[in-house]
Amino acid sequence: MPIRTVDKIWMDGELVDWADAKVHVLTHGLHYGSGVFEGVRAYETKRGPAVFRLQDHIRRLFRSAHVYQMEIPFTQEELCRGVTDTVGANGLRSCYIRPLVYRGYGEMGLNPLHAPVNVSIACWPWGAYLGDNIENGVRAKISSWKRNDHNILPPGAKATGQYINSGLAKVEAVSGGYDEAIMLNMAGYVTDGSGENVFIVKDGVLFTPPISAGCLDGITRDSIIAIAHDAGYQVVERNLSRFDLYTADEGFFTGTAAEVAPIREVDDRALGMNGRGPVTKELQETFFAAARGEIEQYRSWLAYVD
Ligand code: PPE
Repeated sequence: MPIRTVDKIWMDGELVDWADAKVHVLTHGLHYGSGVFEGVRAYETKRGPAVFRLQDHIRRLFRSAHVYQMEIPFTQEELCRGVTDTVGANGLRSCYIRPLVYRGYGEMGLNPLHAPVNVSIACWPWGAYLGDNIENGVRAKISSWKRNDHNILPPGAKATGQYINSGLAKVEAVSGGYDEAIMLNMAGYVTDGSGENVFIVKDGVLFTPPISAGCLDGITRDSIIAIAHDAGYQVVERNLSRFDLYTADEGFFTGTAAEVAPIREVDDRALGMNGRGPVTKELQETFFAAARGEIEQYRSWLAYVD
């Protein structure tokens, strides 16, 4: 998707002009995928833009960095401030935000530990991520590519390099005429979409794979589980098979970029009524209302930019 440019990008503690936010071609992360990142969103609220679950995203960024033994030269508070400063400096009412921690310039070779650790925070307006993802839903295809396993590349860490795996699955799905891929683990159970967690609804109960299946510990996933519990739904975390997906009444993806996107079909089999189901609609509406600061109960999820 083409990027819509804005004014400023935060690089190692300074706001620089968009066009000057550059790195050297011998940046370690460019060669070896030695970086970790986050995807965050800010939503428009009555009190100006607010970043959704900012502290949770920054905490996960630090956990990802810990796995790859990257020492981030800023505190979590400093990076939270960096995010709100960047959104504020660009005057955006809502946007997608990309904090990135990467091994920089100065060392080559597979041992990354001597390469510097750099940090950047960019934001830009990013609308619908999965086509008509709010109402009609998307067509998903189980990928022939398996998701990286715990002992290959830890799926709970959001490392830049592992997304080349998601990219293979995404291209396969899109080339086949589908909107999104669903990736299985080595045991054949459902993990994630190329960049989303997966939920299904059966007989009024929500099901989603456990993190141990090889999913990212999604923050939208966590928000939807909380919203569903508060709305009186039972949420079961258990391994899901292709059969479970094909015979679900409803399905949806969750993710910062994708938000809450109904799944209309899996492998050409319609789910339930072949469109957005009522449970998906209810959870989706509550999620957006929460993100816009319209629900008191979830206001602690917001970090206001001003
Ligand atoms: N699984 C994967 C593999 C994943 O990449 C994401 C986020 C999620 C689940 C959902 O996590 P969360 O955002 O915390 O609810 N994917 C990010 C990258 C998307 C991109 O295209 O880049 C995102 O949504 O920001």
